[in-house]
Amino acid sequence: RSVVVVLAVTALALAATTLAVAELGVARAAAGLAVSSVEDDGVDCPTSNPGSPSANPRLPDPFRRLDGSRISTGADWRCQRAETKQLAQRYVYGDKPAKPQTVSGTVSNTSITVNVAHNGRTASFSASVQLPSGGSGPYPAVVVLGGFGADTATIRSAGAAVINYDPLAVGREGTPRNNKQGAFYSIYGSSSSSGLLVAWAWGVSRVIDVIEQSGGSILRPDATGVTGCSRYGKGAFVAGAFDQRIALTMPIESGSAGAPIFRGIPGESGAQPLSSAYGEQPWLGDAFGSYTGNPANLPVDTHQTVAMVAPRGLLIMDNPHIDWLAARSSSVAALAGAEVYRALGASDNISYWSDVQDGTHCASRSEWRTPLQQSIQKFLLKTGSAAGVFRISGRKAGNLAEWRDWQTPTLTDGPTTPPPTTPPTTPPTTPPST
Ligand code: MCU
Repeated sequence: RSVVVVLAVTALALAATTLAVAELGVARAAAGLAVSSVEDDGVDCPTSNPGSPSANPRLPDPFRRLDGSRISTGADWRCQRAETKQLAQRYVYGDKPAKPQTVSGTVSNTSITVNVAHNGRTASFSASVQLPSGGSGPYPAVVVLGGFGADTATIRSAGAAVINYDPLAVGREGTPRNNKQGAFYSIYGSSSSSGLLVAWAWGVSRVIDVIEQSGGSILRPDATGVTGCSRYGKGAFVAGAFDQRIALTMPIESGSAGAPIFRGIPGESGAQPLSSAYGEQPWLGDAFGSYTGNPANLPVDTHQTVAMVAPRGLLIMDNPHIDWLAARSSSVAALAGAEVYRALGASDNISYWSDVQDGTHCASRSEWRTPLQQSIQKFLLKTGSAAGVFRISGRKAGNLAEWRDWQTPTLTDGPTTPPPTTPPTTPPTTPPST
């Protein structure tokens, strides 16, 4: 991994009663785990024209609609998420097309094959499967993007299968933006303006389609997680945000173009600049190119990508020892996104952890074993009930108050829970040696 070397050197809505009942249902669902059986709920939601958004140096209000009104009920979140998604696609990631005309494939104890056909074009890819080390099927599964930095031993011992997914087969790196390659671009065209992260996310969604269609004798379609480290942490983050069937999203050390707020990066010393994250690989959509020098003009930021995951399970892991990874900006995305979880009564479904000792990028870390295990038990096996936890390293502790001029509404059909508890942060020790 030459990149690791690079990192080391440069030091990432009927009747009123029916409606009320429907809303109550949503509120309860929100307080629960709220995994959907559909990839993307809210296709029926009204679409608004973003117009010409004005510059805002602070984080956009995730509860405010494009028409200027704010949501007031938990049931409103469904369409607010849909609107947020439209913005995220348009300005940041590029479009993630809906399920293609035909998806077919197989699931065995050792592999998953995926065949896609759409508008006369076809593409295929596969992924290897490793069943859990104990328990009996059908099993939940965690899609591991990229094959490094995820603690697959802990995932398997916790009772989930590992699906080893190679994102590069679906969206290659090293190509110019006007000639993108891989299964996604074979279907949607090499000049698609969608970035690699959306392509990778689309591939994860197609793997879930195949698991659903397989009858669920080996793997459970309603208990899928996704993880990956570094660039594949960016991919895991986007995959979880854009597919509501994913019960647990776990980005690791994702850096710029991943979890960190775009607005925070220019002011975070040593963080991978937006122009670099946009230029290094076509990870983000082509449209992001207009914002690398002025993120305040973006009508959306990554705290809203976090919010797109709500109220589903989310565990963001960061490394505060490498400035390039922008952990401070990532902590702000988590804290601001957690406000949406809180409004939905789902604070316990989001965790953030950057308090780790080992400074090595994508290292195997003992600190993450327990939160990883607890997240798999709670969101995939549905046997656990661990509370959400925020362990922010004092080295890279962002301050949400500096980044927002909005307050979290009390949604009438969904209780607003207390803010996430932030246990004492660890004091900075020696300056990062990068
Ligand atoms: C943190 O993810 C990236 C980072 O954005 C790149 O600048 C660097 O080259 O590689 C990192 C990575 O994917 O490392 C494995």
